[in-house]
Amino acid sequence: MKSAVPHAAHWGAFIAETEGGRLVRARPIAADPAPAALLASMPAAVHARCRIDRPHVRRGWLAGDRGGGTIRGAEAFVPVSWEVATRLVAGELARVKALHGPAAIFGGSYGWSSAGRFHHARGQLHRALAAIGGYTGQITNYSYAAGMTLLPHILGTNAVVQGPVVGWREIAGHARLLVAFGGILAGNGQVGSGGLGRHGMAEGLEAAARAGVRIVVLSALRPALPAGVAAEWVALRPNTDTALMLAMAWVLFAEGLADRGFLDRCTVGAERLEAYVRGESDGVAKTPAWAEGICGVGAARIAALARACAALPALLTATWSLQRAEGGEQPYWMLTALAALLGRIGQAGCGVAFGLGSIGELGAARRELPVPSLPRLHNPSASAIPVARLADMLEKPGQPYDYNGERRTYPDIRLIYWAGGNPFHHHQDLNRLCRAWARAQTIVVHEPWWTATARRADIVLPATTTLERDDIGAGARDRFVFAMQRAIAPQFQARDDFAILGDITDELGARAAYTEGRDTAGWLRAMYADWAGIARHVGLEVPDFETFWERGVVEIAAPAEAFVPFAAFAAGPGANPLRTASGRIELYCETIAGFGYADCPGHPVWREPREYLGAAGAAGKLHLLTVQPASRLHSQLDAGAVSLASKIAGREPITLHPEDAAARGLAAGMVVRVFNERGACLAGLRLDDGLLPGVAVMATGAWFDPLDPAAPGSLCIHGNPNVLTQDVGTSRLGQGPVAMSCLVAVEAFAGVAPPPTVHEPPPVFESS
Ligand SMILES: Nc1nc2c(c(=O)[nH]1)N[C@H]1C(S)=C(S)[C@@H](COP(=O)(O)OP(=O)(O)OC[C@H]3O[C@@H](n4cnc5c(=O)[nH]c(N)nc54)[C@H](O)[C@@H]3O)O[C@H]1N2
Ligand SMILES: Nc1nc2c(c(=O)[nH]1)N[C@H]1C(S)=C(S)[C@@H](COP(=O)(O)OP(=O)(O)OC[C@H]3O[C@@H](n4cnc5c(=O)[nH]c(N)nc54)[C@H](O)[C@@H]3O)O[C@H]1N2
Ligand SMILES: [Mo]
Repeated sequence: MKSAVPHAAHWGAFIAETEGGRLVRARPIAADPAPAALLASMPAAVHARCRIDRPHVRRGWLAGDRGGGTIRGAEAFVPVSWEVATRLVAGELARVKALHGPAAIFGGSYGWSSAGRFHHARGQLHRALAAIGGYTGQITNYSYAAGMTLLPHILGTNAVVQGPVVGWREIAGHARLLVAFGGILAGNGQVGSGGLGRHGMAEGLEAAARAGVRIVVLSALRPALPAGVAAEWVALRPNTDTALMLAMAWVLFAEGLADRGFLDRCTVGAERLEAYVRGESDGVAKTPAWAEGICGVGAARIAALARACAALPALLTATWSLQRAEGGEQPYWMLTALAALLGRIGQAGCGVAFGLGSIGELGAARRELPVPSLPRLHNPSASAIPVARLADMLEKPGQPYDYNGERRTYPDIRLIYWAGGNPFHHHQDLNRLCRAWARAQTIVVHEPWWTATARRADIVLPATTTLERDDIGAGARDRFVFAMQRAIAPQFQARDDFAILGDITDELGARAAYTEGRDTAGWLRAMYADWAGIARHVGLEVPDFETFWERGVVEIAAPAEAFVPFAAFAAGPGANPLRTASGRIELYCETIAGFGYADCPGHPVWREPREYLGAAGAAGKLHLLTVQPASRLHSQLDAGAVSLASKIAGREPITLHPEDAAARGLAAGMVVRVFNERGACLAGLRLDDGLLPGVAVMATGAWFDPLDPAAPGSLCIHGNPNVLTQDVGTSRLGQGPVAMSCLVAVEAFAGVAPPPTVHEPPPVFESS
């Protein structure tokens, strides 16, 4: 039996072709100009040996062990029936809530889950936990926490970081210079948060290049742009962008190139920033020569770049990666300030944008319209932590911490519930997380696969993948709504998160509050109807549900008019103030200054990060960048064809400059040990001279595979770089993750490297 049905994933819309109940191909849709290579990974991933077949319970937990120091991940699991598993989970939720209150249940459950808007595991879990009385949640995200916390203070919005941002169409039409800190990343353009109907990043870049836009990329990596798109490469030491931007500002002030009219009309605090840039407030003039010593870019080149920005209609961009770093707020604030000095904020195609080139969905022309979505339920417990303070929270119950002007207290967590995320991929300093994780009494995880997180749970419930259920896909910055039609039957005993949570809430007398009396089909129709109502209200013609489902997609035409952020404000700041305290762009921010944070004062500053190439103790070390994987989505599809083909000797590749390899006696293809004081992993060596010497690159997402799972600090033999990264906040303002980079040493691995086994299921104890 063969079939072909429309479907969608974070990496794009496709036709799911099946044969004999198995997915054999994810065929790109004809309308997509640049389908993601990742589609080729789907068949092997969906049918991987590491699918979870049945509910399982950790053997020790069944015997009464409730954490309190147990390092999870080493013990065998015992298969149980769905009835038993459901009762165990419901019982634990009830017990913990009764004894410790709902805030002791950690349901933050951060993660990308799947593209489907109904079976969005995290959204479903939040509804279920809210229905039974509440939970501790998570605010902000791993992607741009520092940016989204800072920007409302200084620009009155975080749209500039999550979209809509200045679009490709307006760049080609109006900008003449694109200065891209962090670059424009083709591999990252493959994905979008709810699925993509058109992968438009390459098209957008090509159109800009054809229109004659000069592109300058500042990054430690040589830009890899589509054929025919030329870019100048400014090789910059990681984590030093703020120094370079300050020096550009110094040139603009010193040479009379700053747009004083714009600064006077549209900003506050320019004089405070200028005093700092000129060195009047701290005795250090932020000249290009000063910056050269920090970022490794020649003073003349910095000055020339500043002059070019003043001479041409320019758009300044920074990828999200820049702010996933110590003091990650600073480059975003300083880039905003630089754009204000240039005076083109509010002009078509110009000004400042964040995240353009970080992800496929930003930069596309799109009407402002919500997507079909699962309604939230109010969480009766107000408890929530900034997303990346996970291990801190587990280690420091009851202790105070700062966030964005608030003094908060960490809750005392007894039960962790995760569905749709993989903290043993996404969190920093995984060895610390292993220890912090041991403090919970009970950990419940829903997963389709035996990920590192599933292996570290007490109760593991097998979830279906999107292909095993009907759903609606849609991305917030994409123009399409997709029917995601069920293509194959649920594998083994897997169930939908919605069905699992339905039964658990039923045990606790809260099913009706959770499901609102609807089944999946009822929800899909209701979500579509709500969305169609909004769409029709703004004058769009959209089909009824049956027609949509049959066609497989609804496309909303792109708007004809240009999108120009801040246009009304720039034209009349008095009449159209920003939603900042002053109504203007805040180059000095009284609110932030009032928080009194040394790590995020009242205007952008250069502060030396603890770990970067200029740090004391950096000698002999490499600056490791842990970028997003072109071969996967985070840890998803790691067992798929594209990811497996990218491994070297079965490990995640690490890329070094040939000089750095030679200095260590290393050759391409070798297995190397990458280490620092926090941990160590193996990696397969790749060489590339398109890398700033002193910098190494490893993608995130290889499944965490410690040689001895019972011992935190044990060598990860597969190559998960989060055993190396620092688990600290960007600053007390944003408390974002400092995920992007850290200092490491690299050496040849002595001995025979054991093969990773993490793509095989863990040991199972069959009781009879
Ligand atoms: N060192 C370093 N670390 C980083 C970053 C970095 O730059 N450097 N980047 C960070 C960023 S920006 C992000 S966004 C995070 C990403 O971190 P995550 O979003 O946690 O990573 P994913 O691998 O996408 O995890 C999603 C999980 O959901 C599961 N899943 C998929 N569909 C379903 C479903 O229907 N039901 C259930 N129950 N589960 C499902 C998948 O199998 C997968 O295990 O990583 C962060 N970590
Ligand atoms: N294929 C694929 N695409 C993805 C994802 C994925 O997992 N797979 N994840 C998606 C998600 S959730 C997110 S949040 C986005 C993330 O988007 P980003 O955060 O923008 O992406 P990264 O790949 O982490 O960024 C790496 C780039 O930033 C540069 N860089 C790093 N540090 C610095 C610095 O200090 N200064 C400068 N100038 N450059 C620096 C690196 O050289 C590298 O080229 O990607 C999305 N796209
Ligand atoms: Mo992200």
